[in-house]
Amino acid sequence: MVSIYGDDAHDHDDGKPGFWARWFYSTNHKDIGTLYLIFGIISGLIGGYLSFMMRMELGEPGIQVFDSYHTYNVFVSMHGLIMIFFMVMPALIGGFGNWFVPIMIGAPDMAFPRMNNLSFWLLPVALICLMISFFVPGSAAGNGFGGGWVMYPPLSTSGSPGPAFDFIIIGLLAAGFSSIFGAINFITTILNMRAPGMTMHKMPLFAWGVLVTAFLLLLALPVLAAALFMLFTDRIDGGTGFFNPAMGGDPEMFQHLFWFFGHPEVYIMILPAFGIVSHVISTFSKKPIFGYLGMAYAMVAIGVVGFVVWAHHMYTVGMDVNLKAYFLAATLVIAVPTGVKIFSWLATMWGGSITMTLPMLWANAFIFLFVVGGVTGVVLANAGVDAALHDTYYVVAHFHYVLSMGAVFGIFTGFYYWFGKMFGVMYNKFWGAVHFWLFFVGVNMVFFPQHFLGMQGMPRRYVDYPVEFSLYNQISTYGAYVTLAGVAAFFVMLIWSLIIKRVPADDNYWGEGATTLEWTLPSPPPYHQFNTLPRISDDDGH
Ligand code: CU1
Repeated sequence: MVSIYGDDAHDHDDGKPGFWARWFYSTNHKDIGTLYLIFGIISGLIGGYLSFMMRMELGEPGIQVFDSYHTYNVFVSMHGLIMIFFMVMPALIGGFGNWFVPIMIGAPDMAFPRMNNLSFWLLPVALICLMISFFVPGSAAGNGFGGGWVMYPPLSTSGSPGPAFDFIIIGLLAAGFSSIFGAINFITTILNMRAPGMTMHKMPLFAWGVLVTAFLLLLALPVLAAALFMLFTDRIDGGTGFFNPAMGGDPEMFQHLFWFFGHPEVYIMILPAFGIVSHVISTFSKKPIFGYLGMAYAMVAIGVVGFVVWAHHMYTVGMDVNLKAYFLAATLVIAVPTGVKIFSWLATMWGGSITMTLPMLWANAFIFLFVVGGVTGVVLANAGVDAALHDTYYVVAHFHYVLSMGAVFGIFTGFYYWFGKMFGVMYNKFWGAVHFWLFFVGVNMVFFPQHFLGMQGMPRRYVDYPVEFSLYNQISTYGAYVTLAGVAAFFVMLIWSLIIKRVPADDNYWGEGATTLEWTLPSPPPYHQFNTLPRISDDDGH
């Protein structure tokens, strides 16, 4: 067969594409989902390396690892950007979203398969831009950008001469376009390509989570893109002065633009995880989810209200007290739909026939840890309290409970739940359990003491600290070792399950009664579908 892609990529005689065509020109939602997951793992290693080096530095007072203070700031900034844009979002939305949304709604693929390919391949380009930024001048003090993931001017304008931050702008714009294309794809697919009878009110909750997430992406990311572009023109010699008071601009304006994106971004990272956890809790309680419609509309409510609370990140800029009161109240309102979700998960388990499989363990840990992060969020929402806790380690502890425990535990919940469906083989239970327990103990050891550090007044983003802060920092750094061991166990699990001892997964490997909606729906089998392909069942279940 003659291929427009040239010799290397042409289809083989058996109709299957070659390696290059399959993985680089891929338009298949499952292959693209797999690419996203691999990409997320690679980014997670880079972002994890940066955070591990930070914990090594902070293990005791004094300077251990970083001879240049600027380099420490670079590590802090890049850890945040990489984990958010290149690990959590690709894994949850690009990875699981691509893999399972079409299957769950009974669509043959995503609405725009080639745009789907573009969405993915923009990401490696974006990550390469961020990697380049490490090695080019970004400050009088050295290479890289050290102004924090929030990129506030003037740290990101006059404070960061040299091309390092320009590469970040280009990279984030590319990542932003990737997400916007992905959002368009998910919205179109979900609204237009549902199988007959699959009404919105019957749609699986993971698809609901991705739908709401896609709308948030579509509304929030252009604002970030605009803010980045304004930074870009501000940085040019003789350029604009949007954020420069000397030219009539206002640096606070950037904070508004950034957090108008930044707060919804938090829900972008957690709503898909909410969806995954709902499936897993329901499957292993052998009960339908409690309050299905409430669960769906709680996500919609979180998405809508999430757009009107952004300035709770900016209480200390000197805003009017009435404005503070508004953002305080609006932020507390979000606890209501979030509570609906938590209690519905508990009610789903209540009276259920629970099996504590590995994904169920991750899901339960998710609920517990996310509640801890949510509660400290309610604490920080209070403008008066925030005046004391702003930019301390209390904030760092809070958002890592929401993200590195909430979102990341959601990712692992989905990974173990769908492992057999994605790879055709089962995960190794022993190494999976080792992974879970080391990771669970490790991240709690890292971040729980940081609440105390924050209340003691230790500020974030500092390379050094007085000896009074040593104890909790030491515990936190030991926790990083345990977490690292957990990450190693994850890779042992992967190698063991995928290469050393492949145990084929049954068609319905969670057993009778655990059949969830998605596996009875037809997703036309691509050539490479594994032997775990769900049988397309008729009304009698045959
Ligand atoms: Cu927020």
